[in-house]
Amino acid sequence: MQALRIGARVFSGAGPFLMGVVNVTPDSFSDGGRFLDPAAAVAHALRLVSEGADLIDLGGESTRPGAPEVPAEQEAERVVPVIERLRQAGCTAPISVDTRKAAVARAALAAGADLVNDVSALAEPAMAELVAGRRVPVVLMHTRGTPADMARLAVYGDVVGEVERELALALARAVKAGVREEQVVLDPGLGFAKRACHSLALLAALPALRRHLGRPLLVGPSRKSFIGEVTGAAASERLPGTLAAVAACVLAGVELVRVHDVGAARQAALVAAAIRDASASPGEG
Ligand code: PMM
Repeated sequence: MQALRIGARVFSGAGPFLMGVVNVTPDSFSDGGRFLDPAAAVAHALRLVSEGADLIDLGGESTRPGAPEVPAEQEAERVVPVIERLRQAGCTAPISVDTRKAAVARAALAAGADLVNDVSALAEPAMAELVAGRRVPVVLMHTRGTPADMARLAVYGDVVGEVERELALALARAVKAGVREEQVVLDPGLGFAKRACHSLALLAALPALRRHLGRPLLVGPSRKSFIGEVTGAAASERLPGTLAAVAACVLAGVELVRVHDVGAARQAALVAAAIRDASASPGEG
C-alpha cells in the first residue's frame, strides 16, 4: 500500500499489519468486562504489542447488535486513562480509538491516540470536522443504522455491490468534508448489518473490493458470529475459525486485520503472507 502515517509509524508495503483489540467495556460480545479496569486494559494492550500488534484499537462502547448507547462522557472516561497510561508506560505503538462520537475521539486524540476507527463512517458531522481539522487517519467502516437496529437492516440483493457502493459514498462524503483521501482506510464491517452469509460473501470478494475501492482495507473477522454460524463454536472458542479468516484476508491482499488474539493471528498471517508472496514471485525449484 501507499505509505500511511499513523502516529509515529509509517505503514507501507503489503503488510499485513495487525490491529490488536482492547475493549474497555462491560459488555462487548467476546471480551466484555475483562479490561474495564484501566490497569488490566493497559497490561493487555502491552501484551498484545509484545505479541506483535502493529497498533492497538481501544474501544469504550460495545457495538454488538442491540447494545445500549454509552454517554460520551462515560465512554471517554473508559478510554482516556488507558491511552494516558500507555503513553506514560513508554508504549510507542500507534493507538486507535474505536468510537462513533466526536467528543470521545477529541479526548482520545488529546490523550495521545493517533487514529479514529469509526464504525459509523463519520455519521456525526462533528466527527468529520474533527478528523479533517486534525488531519488524523481514519477507518470508515460499512454498516447500516445503529447497533440498535442494524440486524433488521441486513437485507441485500447484491451484498458485495451494495457494500462497495456505500463505502465509496462514505469515502466521497469524507473527502467532501475535508478529510484527506490518503488518510482513509476502508472496512467492509463484517457482522455489522450483515448476516453470516453476507460476511462470508464479503470475505470471498475482498480482492475485488480492494481493487475497486482503491484504498487500504481493514477487516475485523475476530471471533465474529459468522464463525459461530459455520462451526457452532461459542465466541470464546472461535480462535481456529478466526485464524482461517485471517489467512483469507491476507491471501486477498488486505493490509490491516483487526484481531483479539494477536500472537496466534500473527503466525497465521505470516504463513499466509509467505504463501501470497511465493505465488507473486515464484522462486527456483
Ligand atoms: N468490529 C467490532 C468493533 N469495532 N471496528 C472495525 N473497524 N471493524 C470491525 O470489524 C469492528 C470494529 C466488533 O466488536 P469487538 O470489538 O468485540 O470485536
